[in-house]
Amino acid sequence: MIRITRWVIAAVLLLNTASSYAQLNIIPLPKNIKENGSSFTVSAGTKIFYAKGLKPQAELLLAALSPATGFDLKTAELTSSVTNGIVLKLDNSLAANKEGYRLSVKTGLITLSAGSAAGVFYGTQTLLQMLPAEIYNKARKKDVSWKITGVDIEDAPLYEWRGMMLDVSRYFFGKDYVLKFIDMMAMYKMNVLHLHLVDDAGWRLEIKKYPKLTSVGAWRGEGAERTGGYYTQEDIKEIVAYATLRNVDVIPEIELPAHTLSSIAAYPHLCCTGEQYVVQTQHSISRELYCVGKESTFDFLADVFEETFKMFPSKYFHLGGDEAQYDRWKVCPDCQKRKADLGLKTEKELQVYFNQRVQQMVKKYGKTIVGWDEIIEDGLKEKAVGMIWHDPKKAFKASEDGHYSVMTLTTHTYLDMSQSSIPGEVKAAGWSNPITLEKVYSLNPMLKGLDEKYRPQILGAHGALWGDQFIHGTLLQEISLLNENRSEKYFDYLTFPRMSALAEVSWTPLAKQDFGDFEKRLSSHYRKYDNAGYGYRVPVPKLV
Ligand code: TNX
Repeated sequence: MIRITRWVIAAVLLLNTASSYAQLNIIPLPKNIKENGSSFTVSAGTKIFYAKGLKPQAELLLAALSPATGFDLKTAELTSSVTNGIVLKLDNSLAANKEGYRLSVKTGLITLSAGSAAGVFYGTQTLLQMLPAEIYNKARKKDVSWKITGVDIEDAPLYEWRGMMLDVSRYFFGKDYVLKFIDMMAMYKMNVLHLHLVDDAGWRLEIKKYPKLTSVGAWRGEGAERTGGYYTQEDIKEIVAYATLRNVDVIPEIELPAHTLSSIAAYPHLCCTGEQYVVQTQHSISRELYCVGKESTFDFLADVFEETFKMFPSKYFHLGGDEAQYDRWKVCPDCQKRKADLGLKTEKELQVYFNQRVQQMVKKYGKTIVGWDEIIEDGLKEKAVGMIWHDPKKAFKASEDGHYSVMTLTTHTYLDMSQSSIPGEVKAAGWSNPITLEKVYSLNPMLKGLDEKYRPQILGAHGALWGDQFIHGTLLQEISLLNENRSEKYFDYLTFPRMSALAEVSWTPLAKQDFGDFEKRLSSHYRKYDNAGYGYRVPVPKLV
């Protein structure tokens, strides 16, 4: 009897390991994955073969494999005979899903095919995740067997928009952090990086026609307290090229009409009264905003757009649009005249007019506008993308009106919120409830009650890393405990592991999403972060 029980336990254990092994710890979990009993070991003689058009993806894979293995690997154009090779190729029959891929790992041969270079890139990310965690290290790691379990994978994303926002206005991150952040995103097959380039606290984009935007608007504080910075046009080109290679679309946000004090401080004529301000050093939402009554406001924006779109090829442009307060427009004769001339009743309608004009201005560049959910109002005639943050009802309105939605909910994807209410949790923004890993994982972009017919208009999910709490001393003191390189590590900390949950809910078929299983796979990812040099929140062990 005892013997039988033992056998049963052993069998159950074996099955358990087998089933979690079958997941191979990949995040996001692929659509279909099957072990085939073989394996492939990357060795000094392994070659990466690429079909026409895939040289950049082959070189990226080479660059990812070389440092830790220490092997002098080579790439070569694909020929008919391949041994000990990783083959990257295009397959038209897979073109229907431009980010999908098929991966087969067998003894002596890895074949990765996809309908596009993006799919091939994602296949390489899956491969890297299946290798020992040391593969993410930039230093040579001896005595590691670079073995990959034999599998057959068919994969494709659930949603086309899997994004993250970096608030580089409130807290300026230099180019190097942005490049690193793109790597962090690419590891999890995230594909939209939204840069919040403009806010009251800083203007971060070089515009040659308006040099004060950066000489004045990118800096705050005096003397030793002065902080800030901006991206030169060359920096942006480099960021966009780096991102494009990794299938990340970089969307610029030029906030308007509110959250714009930094540019008003640089060019006072942009506000209704022309009053001179300085860039604020403490977080608050300025009541000052761009003047909707003056034509010069739109002339300025036209110039800014012209330079901006030379840097950002994305088909999307984010115009912000959140939290406008209208007291200035109410007492501005030009704005009131505009309102009367247009037969509008409210200042809210004036903002719709503003958005609508911007929508027309950027149309000639082929851009679709994206904005915070406040922009989803009657009157916005052409299609727009609403980032649904504080009002889920806007997703319903957007869908009914033919617009698109991206879920950026304060309750699920505001990664600036703290990660739990456990005493001792590292502080973060506290104006909304803590967002635990499980909470992120519970996000279903098809909000409850949304009719299935609107599914094509729900583009996906988007995490937001706001930095407004960063300009206060208190939080900085807390995070200095984390690391000498405190700010960047802190942003990493907010990102990981929660972004991996966001990635899975935007990629993996709903029927395969399972938090318990995800947590098991995630436990192997902390070593990947350690090797890659990414910060993260150390999981708190369960007390039961
Ligand atoms: C709300 S979300 C804001 C931001 C803040 C953020 C802090 C949105 C469109 N506006 O200005 O940084 O909350 O969590």
